[in-house]
Order: sequence, then C-alpha cells, then structure tokens
Amino acid sequence: MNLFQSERLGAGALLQRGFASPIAAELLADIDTIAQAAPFRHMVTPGGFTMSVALTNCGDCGWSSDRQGYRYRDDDPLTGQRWPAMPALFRELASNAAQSAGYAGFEPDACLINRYAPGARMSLHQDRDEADFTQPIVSVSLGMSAVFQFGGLSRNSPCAKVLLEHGDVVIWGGADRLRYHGVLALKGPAHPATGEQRINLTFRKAQ
Ligand code: MD6
Ligand code: FE
Repeated sequence: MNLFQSERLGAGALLQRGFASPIAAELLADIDTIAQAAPFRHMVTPGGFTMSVALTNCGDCGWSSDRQGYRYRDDDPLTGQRWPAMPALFRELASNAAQSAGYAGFEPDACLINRYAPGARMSLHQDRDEADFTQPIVSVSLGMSAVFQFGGLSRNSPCAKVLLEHGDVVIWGGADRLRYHGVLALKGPAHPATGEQRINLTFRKAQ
C-alpha cells in the first residue's frame, strides 16, 4: 500500500506528496551540519552570471559551475576539502523514494543542495552532467513552496506547473530523465521549519 498521495508527472516521473515529511526536521539538521563544513555559495555560470540560488553538496562528488563549465568534482572548490559525506538518512530516503517509483537499486553518489531565498529562481535546464542517464534523479523539497516547471525534451516545449511543498519528493528517470525543468522566482509565505527559505536536495548517480 502506498500511504502517500502520488501524482504521475510523466511515464518515468512521479511526485510523492509528503514522502519526506516524517524526517524533514532531521534532514534540515543534517543540512545545517553539512553547511558548516561546506558553506552555501553562489556559483558563476559558464556565461558569467551569478546564480540566484546558493548551493552546496554532500557525497562522493558534488556538482559545481564556473566560467569553464558545469562538472562534478570530488573536492569543494571553496575549501579544497572533500565534500561532506552523505548521511545514511539521505541515502535511504533517496533509495526508498526511487524504489517507490519503480527504480530499484538506486545508490546516489552525489547530493546537490540548493537554497532559495525570496526572488531566487532556476531557469529552464536539463540535468545532463551525469555519466549514466538510465539512473533516475530524486528531488526533495523542504521549506517554502515553489512552482516547478516541468517541460519537454526541447527548451520550447510547453511546461506543466507543479507546486512543490515541504516534504514533497519527485522521482524522475526513464523517458523523462532529460526533460527541461526549472523553478519560478520564490515568493509567498515563510515556512515554520525554514523561515524565508526553500531547500531542494537532488540525489544523483553522477559517476
Ligand atoms: C529545484 N530542481 O527543485 C531544482 N533537477 O530546486 C532541479 O533542478 C531538479 O528537482 C533534476 C531533477 C529534479 C529536480
Ligand atoms: Fe535540475
């Protein structure tokens, strides 16, 4: 039996409402600990723009951007240290969520942690810096709600808009793995768990 409200977003994509709610407080505490070792920072895109979203990572490798491009790296360019280890709770959440959507055996090696303040947004993009597109991505939303745009396989395909709320988890892979997606500028009420912030975790098998 599935206790969560699910919404199918595509043949390979599922939204599990509230899937992370029971452990949200522990996730946020772990994120604070990670951010003490690997602080949130605003990276520069290859095009020279500073991202409005602040990010950090945990896991064996972490996503990063600079003028040279996007890539996964084993060390944090800000500190020169390895990224903090991925907590077991994170790995289990990602693996359980993937399993619930039909992706058995998902073992993420990277967790990108995005932090949105009011006004921050993520323009339409594809996630294509990972080695193996047969592996899904698991995305966990915490704190303030945001409007997620879920497009098609080309940048100008029409976008569905989905409100992602505290505790929601999106799992996508298969035919949907390379769909364009983005997040509209954050606005609306603060959330009791995070204040005026939204945190998004994306779990990937990057290498
Ligand atoms: C966000 N998420 O929700 C940004 N990418 O803040 C993403 O860019 C994303 O949610 C790949 C898969 C799931 C995602
Ligand atoms: Fe993405």
